[in-house]
Amino acid sequence: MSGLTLFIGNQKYSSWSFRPWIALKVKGVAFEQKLMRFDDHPERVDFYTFSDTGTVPALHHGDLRISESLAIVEYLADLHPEKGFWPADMKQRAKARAISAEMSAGFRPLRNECPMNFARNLRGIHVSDGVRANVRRIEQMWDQCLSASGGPFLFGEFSNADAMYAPVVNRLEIYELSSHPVVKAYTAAMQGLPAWQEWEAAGKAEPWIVPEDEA
Ligand SMILES: N[C@@H](CCC(=O)N[C@@H](CS)C(=O)NCC(=O)O)C(=O)O
Repeated sequence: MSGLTLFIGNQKYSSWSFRPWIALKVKGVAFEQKLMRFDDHPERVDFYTFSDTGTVPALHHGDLRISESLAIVEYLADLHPEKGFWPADMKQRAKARAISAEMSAGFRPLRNECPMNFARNLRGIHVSDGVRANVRRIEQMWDQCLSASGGPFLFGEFSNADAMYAPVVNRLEIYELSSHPVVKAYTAAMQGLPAWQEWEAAGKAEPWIVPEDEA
């Protein structure tokens, strides 16, 4: 065992948890997974007992305990330089980090109005101009990255940048936010990953409902 423990939230909804989880799975790094449900239930654990920010995901490795999904995937890249968590080329790596930071800090309208949901049937919803602007930026970004790399992932091989955008793939699909051909192709590549399918099956099987996450 690698000694890594990843605390995650509900797989149906926890977009931030999905990011390091899919990175670990695709790169074949063993870890122990602890599901900490954030829906309201009597045995709910105080998230501060395992996470300094009171949020999931949180990674424990020996005496290290970190939150923030971007910091977690950075740590995984440091821990396993041989696994290609970031692109090998320095300039591509810089771009991958830039769009990952953009994801981590931005796209607030999309994140607020269109929560990730692995049990929702495809159905469009009314969205704000802010969401539409976010979608246009994502289409342009994915188009640029995939044209430059040749795909199937943003920088060719799967990298942390793909992990950071994985929940966006779900959001664009379930709320029918884009018919851009690049989005369709990238969605197919992501959904073809066994790791994607494993997470999706787990999310669909969860019986717990969080009303705020049901748009
Ligand atoms: N910036 C953080 C965001 C983490 C976050 O907001 N996680 C949500 C779940 S996806 C959470 O733990 N919320 C606390 C709660 O619902 O009690 C990250 O990148 O990890």
